[in-house]
Amino acid sequence: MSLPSATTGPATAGPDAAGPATGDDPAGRGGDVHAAWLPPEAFAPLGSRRVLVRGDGVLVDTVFDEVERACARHGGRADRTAGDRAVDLVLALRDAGPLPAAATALARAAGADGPLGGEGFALARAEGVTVVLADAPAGLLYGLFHLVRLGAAAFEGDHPVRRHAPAMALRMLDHWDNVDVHPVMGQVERGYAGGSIFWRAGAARRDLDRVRAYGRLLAACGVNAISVNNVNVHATEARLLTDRLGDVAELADALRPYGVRVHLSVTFAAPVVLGGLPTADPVDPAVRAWWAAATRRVYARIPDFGGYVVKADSEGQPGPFTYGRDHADGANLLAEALAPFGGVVHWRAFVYNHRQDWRDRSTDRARAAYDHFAPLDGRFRDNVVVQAKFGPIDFQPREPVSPVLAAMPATRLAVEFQVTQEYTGQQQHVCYLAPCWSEALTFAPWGPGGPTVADVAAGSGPGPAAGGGLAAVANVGDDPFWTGHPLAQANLYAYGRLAWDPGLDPVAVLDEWIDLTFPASTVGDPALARETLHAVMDDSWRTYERYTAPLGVGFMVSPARHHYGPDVDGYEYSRWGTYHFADRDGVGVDRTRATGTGFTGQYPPPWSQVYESLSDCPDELLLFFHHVPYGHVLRSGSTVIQHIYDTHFAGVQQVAGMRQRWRRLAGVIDPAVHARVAERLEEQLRCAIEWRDQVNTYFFRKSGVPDVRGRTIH
Ligand code: GCW
Repeated sequence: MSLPSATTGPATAGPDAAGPATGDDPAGRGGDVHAAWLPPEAFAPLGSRRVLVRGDGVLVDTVFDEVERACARHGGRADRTAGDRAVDLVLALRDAGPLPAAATALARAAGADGPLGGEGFALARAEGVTVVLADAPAGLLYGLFHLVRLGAAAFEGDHPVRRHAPAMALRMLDHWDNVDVHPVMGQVERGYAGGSIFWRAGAARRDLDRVRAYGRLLAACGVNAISVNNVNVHATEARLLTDRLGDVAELADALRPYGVRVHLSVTFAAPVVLGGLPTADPVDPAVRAWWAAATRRVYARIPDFGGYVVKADSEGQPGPFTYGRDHADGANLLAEALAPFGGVVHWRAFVYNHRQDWRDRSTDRARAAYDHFAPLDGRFRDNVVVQAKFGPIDFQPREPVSPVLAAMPATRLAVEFQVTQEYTGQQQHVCYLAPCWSEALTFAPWGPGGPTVADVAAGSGPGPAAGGGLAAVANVGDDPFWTGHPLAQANLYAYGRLAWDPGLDPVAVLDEWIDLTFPASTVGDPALARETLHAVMDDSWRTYERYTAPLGVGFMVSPARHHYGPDVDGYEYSRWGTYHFADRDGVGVDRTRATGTGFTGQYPPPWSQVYESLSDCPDELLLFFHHVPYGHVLRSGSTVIQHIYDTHFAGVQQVAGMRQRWRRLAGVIDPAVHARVAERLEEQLRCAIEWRDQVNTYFFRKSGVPDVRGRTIH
């Protein structure tokens, strides 16, 4: 959602007291930037071995470079040619020729079950030799980082052959980075980690060391695609497609060695604003020819270019509606241009009326994506990915899964998450989002036991369409910790890991991240560090939910502070379609078929019935689907009003507990990380108290119902 006026600057963190520990450049690149989940110590088990890397190609060279650097540091030995020398670890492409005797049998066994795929690998260990085998270079790269994750365990005992492959072929991050500094949104729209790592004040930054270090982190968590500019495409950014394509090519060159393909957000009006044509009508032959030629030039420069991302007819961006065409016409136009080169267009389903009249009770923003897109199912070309936000509104801390994801069986669908914490504390608050994403990915739209949202995104849903994978808005910037809040690094890491394997347990993913980011050899008391990080992070999303908008009603955020902090009525009388309808009797949005907007009817059974029913609707989504009196008794047994009071008091208490626990890590972990997190926990506590007091007071004044426990409500 954009802001009503250009009078306020972008919400950015204040000056930061603490930077990361410096003096150690983990990959021989990146300068004084925090190593995130790839500190040199994480490579110690691998780097102290005798390693053979076999195969050719840019990505195999990357693998060898990584191994060589680790060995130089930790006393191991890296070879690229098989000889008679003993080895502890073999990383090999399957067609790379003979392997040392010890590895040959394992390699045969590892490959016995057929191809490993373009990104898959197999790992096994016997008789003191660990073998990682892949069919394609990208698989070897992912195998290498898997070894790093395993640490010492990769070199202990025997490991039966285990094959690994990503669930999703497309695992993408969308940067909302502007080339020019936007007067309202700044360098990075909804960016909370400083400037862009790609662009600064109208120009490419050309800090390719930083970009390479980023690509390396992405490869190590499994991300394989990024778009390099904001979906709101302004004048300068539009030109990345044409005369500024060289800037994009440079980024593609820097990211290629890590298996990360570059995509570009383009404006639908490009034929007009860049090509001088009188129209961008998708059926106009001159428009089609313009896109074909522009796309041909892109591929001439960037042969492995990924494709286009488009936000059309949304929040002021141009689109096919201008010409009386629909979104299939629009998306297919770009898909046609990309098809000869194997590119895809990510076409966003975030289309709604952003100039609504709050008095109009018949328009329901939650319905919009389905109403626009579901009727188009079957009309999109194979290389169109319709990209839908995971919830029907806009990245709120709690939303039901978007019904679009169950309504387009003949369309490639991608699920979009927001790693950048626009509505979840803006990287001032600890909010580990993997549990939220995991809930969405494992949700079964056709009922328990049926296909899940992850299946739909992976292409194994009930319909014939291939998967569109996952996409997510990135949370990094030029901040020395990458993400402003050091613990927000875990969100980026977890996003990649869930895109690779959506079945992973968020707590286990956090454990991986802790092991890598805080290697035991660098931490005073590893057990205390692990325990504290889990205590602070595991439940932090639900904690955030507790002290902000209750029971799935959403928003209540401050428009003036760019969606940071409370303002219960901040959007109530606005044009954005995000209302809670609180009055003296009750609160919530009636989206039932019986008496409301009918949104519940967009779900297949059983959810269409579950959400429709006041008694069956899950508590956490009650106010998303129903308008209820304050005395309504939840499934939990509490009344709505008492639930609001209880969760807001509890949420603040939990943040106070997090702050308390964090203090015990002083002197235990990297002091710079400790200081930065400590400073932000102070702000989180201040802000949580503000949320608690404003929300509780608001509902006390509206309802007149006192807290049964007699706590202070102002
Ligand atoms: O959540 C809203 C944001 C906008 C963003 C929009 C979108 C890039 O407030 O800043 O615009 O979503 O997803 O397009």
